Amino acid sequence: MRVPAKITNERYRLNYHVSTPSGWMNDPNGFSYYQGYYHIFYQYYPYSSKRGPMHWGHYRSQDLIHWEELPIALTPDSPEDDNGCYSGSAIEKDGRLYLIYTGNHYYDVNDHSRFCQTQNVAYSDDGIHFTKYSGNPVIALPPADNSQHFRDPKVWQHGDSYYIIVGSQNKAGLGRAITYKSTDLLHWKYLGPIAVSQGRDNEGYTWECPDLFSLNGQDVLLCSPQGIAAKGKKYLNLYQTGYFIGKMDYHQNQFAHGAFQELDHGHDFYAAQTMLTPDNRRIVIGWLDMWHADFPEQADGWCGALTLPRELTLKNNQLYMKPIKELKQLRQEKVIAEKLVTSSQQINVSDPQHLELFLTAETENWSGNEINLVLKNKQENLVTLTWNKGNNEVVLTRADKPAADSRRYGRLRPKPNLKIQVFIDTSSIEFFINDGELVFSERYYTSETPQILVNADQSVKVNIIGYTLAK
Ligand code: DQQ
Repeated sequence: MRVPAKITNERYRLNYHVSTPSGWMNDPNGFSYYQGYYHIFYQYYPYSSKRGPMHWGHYRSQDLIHWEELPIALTPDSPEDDNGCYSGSAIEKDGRLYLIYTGNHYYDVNDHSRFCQTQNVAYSDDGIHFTKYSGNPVIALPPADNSQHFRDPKVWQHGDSYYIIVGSQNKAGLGRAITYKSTDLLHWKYLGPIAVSQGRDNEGYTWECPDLFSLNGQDVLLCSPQGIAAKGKKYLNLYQTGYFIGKMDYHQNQFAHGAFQELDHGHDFYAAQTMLTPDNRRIVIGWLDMWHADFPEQADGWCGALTLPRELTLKNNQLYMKPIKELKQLRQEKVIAEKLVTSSQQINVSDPQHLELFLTAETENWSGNEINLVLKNKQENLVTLTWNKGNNEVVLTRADKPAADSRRYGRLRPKPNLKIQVFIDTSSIEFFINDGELVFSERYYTSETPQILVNADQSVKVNIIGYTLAK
């Protein structure tokens, strides 16, 4: 019998994020609410800290904060998914929780360039034990004009019908999102593409993990395109996760939309998925890593975590992401609460690695240029967030990346004050700036207790409040 990977060192383990119990984790899957619990599944390879044939790992929670590990929900043991139960989603119908996922099959296991991807169903009546549907695959072939890239179904209900949106690449090598319709979640009618990439470099060659939802009176297509070329300070990750804002026409099966926008500006964010809470909040969660990162924790028998759950809102023609309100439950000691004038100020806290921090800098009549928030160890500034007053640009710098890849950028709308909310959790740091207008998700790795500094090129009034956070 194969044994799960063993954690050999706890130094980078996160305290209050969803992370793999051991072994490998990537995309969040099946984010849903069923029988009084939130459920989150994830791409999981239990037997090594390196990626392998994907299982669906599983946690549930009553508050989106404290998660209980449950048995593996899906194992790649059927002919259509023997090389991986790839990403997908979940929905309740008539008291039953359905998972809809992609089966991945390599024609030759030694050649990963040729594969067959199908859509499959599993279900559960207790939210714990899952049975694969005996009629799988429920969609055995991609449409005739599709390439072999055909994965990541996201399911939702609209009127009396169920829909899935599937990530795909057409035969012309362009990314797109295609939809299917069903009344029973088992028999699916192909509707067609709702949106197609306008050029490989511009909008990508495969759209992974699409998600379509309504928010604040508009519709949003979230997806993770592969292949968008870097343009100046944009699209600097290997692959992007972003969105189009528009209007879904269910009669024409068309999504009229604006330009692609990145959702998170950090190095470590991908394959995000949303769900609607019982009180109607649209919550998003992403993989808090990125393909081709260095993954230092692999040396310790594990790899991968998910971002904090974030509430989405749509205004000013963009998405805002704010940490969910439930996170307040984690607050313990209030560590700082004073107004201070600083040019370089260390923030003294007992546990800087498990911390929520709010900084409000009074910048309206300030004559300086730059404010930095720095996470550092003795040797170097591990992560630096720099706000530039002149152009309202925010620059994120990581010391552990090669120079050409160390920076990420975003631009803020003018506001009287600069507000930064930060969550630190052992080896992750997430910045929410000006109430979620710009977000940077990052990992960092140090074996020392780091320090946090605020500095500016001229004295500035900064109000700082921090909380140590419980496990
Ligand atoms: N990861 C999954 C795929 C998806 C990709 C495989 C995105 O289903 O397209 O682990 O990270």
